[in-house]
This record gives sequence, C-alpha cells and structure tokens, in this order.
Amino acid sequence: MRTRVTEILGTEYPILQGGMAWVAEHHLAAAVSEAGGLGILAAANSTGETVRREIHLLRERTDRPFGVNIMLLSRYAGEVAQVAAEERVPVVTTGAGNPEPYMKLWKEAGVKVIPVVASVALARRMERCGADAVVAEGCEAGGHIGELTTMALLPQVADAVKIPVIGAGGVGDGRGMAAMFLLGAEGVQVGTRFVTADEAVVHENYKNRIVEAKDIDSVVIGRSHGHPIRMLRNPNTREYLRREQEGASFEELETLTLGALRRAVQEGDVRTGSVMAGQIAGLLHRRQPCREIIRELVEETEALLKNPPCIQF
Ligand code: TUI
Repeated sequence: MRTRVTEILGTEYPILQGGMAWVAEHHLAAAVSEAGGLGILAAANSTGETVRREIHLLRERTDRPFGVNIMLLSRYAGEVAQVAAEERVPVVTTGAGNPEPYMKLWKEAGVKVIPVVASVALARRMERCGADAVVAEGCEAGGHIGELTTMALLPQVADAVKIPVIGAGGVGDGRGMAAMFLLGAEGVQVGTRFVTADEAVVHENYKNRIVEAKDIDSVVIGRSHGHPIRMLRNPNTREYLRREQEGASFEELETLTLGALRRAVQEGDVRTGSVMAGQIAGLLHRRQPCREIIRELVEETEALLKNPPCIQF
C-alpha cells in the first residue's frame, strides 16, 4: 500500500497513530512503528527534557520512523520544538494551533512537518510555509477539535492543496480508512482505536469505557471559551456542561479539567477524569495488539477498494 504519504514517512503503511496526550508514550509509539505504521509520541504538556527522554526510550525500542506531536497550546511548545530539531526526529506533527514560527527550525534540521489542520485556510497556509503534508482532522475526533466534520473538511482540503492530505477523525476500521482515500486522502491518522491496543499503557477502566461506549456516548465541552474538547460522557462532563450553560468563567471551568486526563488514563478514574475519545468509540468492541489493528485496517481497506460492496453499474 504505497502513497506519497508512505514515501514521506518511510513507513510500510500510510497509517499514523494520533498524538494523544498521556496515551501516546514510547511503548505505544514503538509498537505502531514496529507494525509498519508511524508511531507518534505526544508531547502534550510535557517539558522539552521529558520529551527528549521519551524519544531516547522510543529509539531503544525501534529503529523505524516515528513522529513527535507538539501541542501548540502548551507553555513548553517552544522548548519541545527545539528538542525535536536537536534530536532530528523523522516527523513532527502539530495540534491545536499554527506551527509557522517553528517551521524554519524543523526544515533546517531535516524534519518532515505534518501539521494537523481543521480548516482549509490553515491547510493552505501550511503548504505555503513548507509543510510536507497536512492531517485534516474532523470533529468526530477525540480531544481538542475544530468545527467541521471529516466528511466535509477532507475533500475541501484535498482540493485546496497540492501536498498530500491525511484524513483523521472517525477512522476506526477499514471502511473508515477506505472512505478517507475516496475523499482525497493519501493516508489516515487513527487515535481512539490505538488507545484500546494491548501495548497502550492506559488504565483498564479507560480501555473498557471505550470498548463499551455507545455511538452517542461522547460530548463536547469547552465550546464557550473557544477550545472545544470531545470526551466520553460521565459525571464530570455533566457538571462541566451544566456550569458552562450557566455562564461560568474559563478559570472556574478549568478546575474541573485540570489533571483530569491523567487521572483517567493512569488512575482509571473514568467518573471524574476526562476520558478523551472520538465518536468512533461506539464501533470498537475488542482489544488487540497494534500489529493486528494495522493488519486488519490494511486488509479491509484493500478489499473494499478493490471490490466495493452492494453496488452494480
Ligand atoms: O490537538 C489535537 N487534539 C488534542 S490536543 C489535546 S491536549 C489539550 N490540552 C489542553 C487544552 C487543550 C488540549 C487533546 N486533544 N488535535 C489536532 C487539532 N488541531 N484539532 C484541531 C486543531 C486545530 C484547531 C484550530 C488546529 C489549528 C487551529 O487553528 C489555529 C490557527 O491559529 O488558525
């Protein structure tokens, strides 16, 4: 399965693992890279030195290509950007902002840069400033999201830029991956399905909450202050949404989410923690190793694209 994305990444398959905060650490990233995808370390709110240690631990586990995702709202984004350049990581992806200020630094270090975008305007801008590809992520995704759905965003981004586009948001199996290709993508980024992977160092309660989730179990909090975040419904999201409707300030609302993702991922507190996951959680019912996830995605996609179902011309 070769596309311009496999050429850029140097991977066997055009499949990237999402850079999920607290979840995407070196065990998961190494397993994905070893299975032929692009494993990605999430810098999230970590310091530069913490990310450097993770890069070294990852390099002990795999000599295949990998990426580092830089969350641009982090106060450490600048130092992490510097570490990514110093370590000459093969690929950087970015989220939740515009990475233009760091572009020159990364390109001079030979790093491939793949910003995550949620609009055509940012995709165009990223192409102009030298991005190698973009991830077009729709609001089916978990975590920090934009406004447009994957179905609407992806073909518009694909028409607007010449660099390869990677589809994200709602990809859970081969049907989703095949759909991304038909909408103009040359690769996919998969998040939620990898949270449930055997190699993901994530509390059992978190994984179980995802595999037990129904289609309508995710909600979006934080719309009122311009940083919408999708997560699975629980007593904490109910309280957040109630206070948000009452017009609570950002500072007040923040008390409900500070440390909440770590609490859910590491301590398994899925009642008062933040269980970030995409809308596709409802599709996932099994826990599997990364190798199996990638093999299934690839085989299903290939079969569907070679022989589309239920249609005769
Ligand atoms: O980044 C994500 N997803 C995330 S990051 C995260 S951790 C977090 N911590 C504290 C506060 C908020 C988040 C959890 N999930 N996905 C990539 C993504 N980027 N989705 C949407 C965007 C995006 C949205 C607007 C990128 C750029 C943008 O506009 C930038 C601009 O300046 O135009």
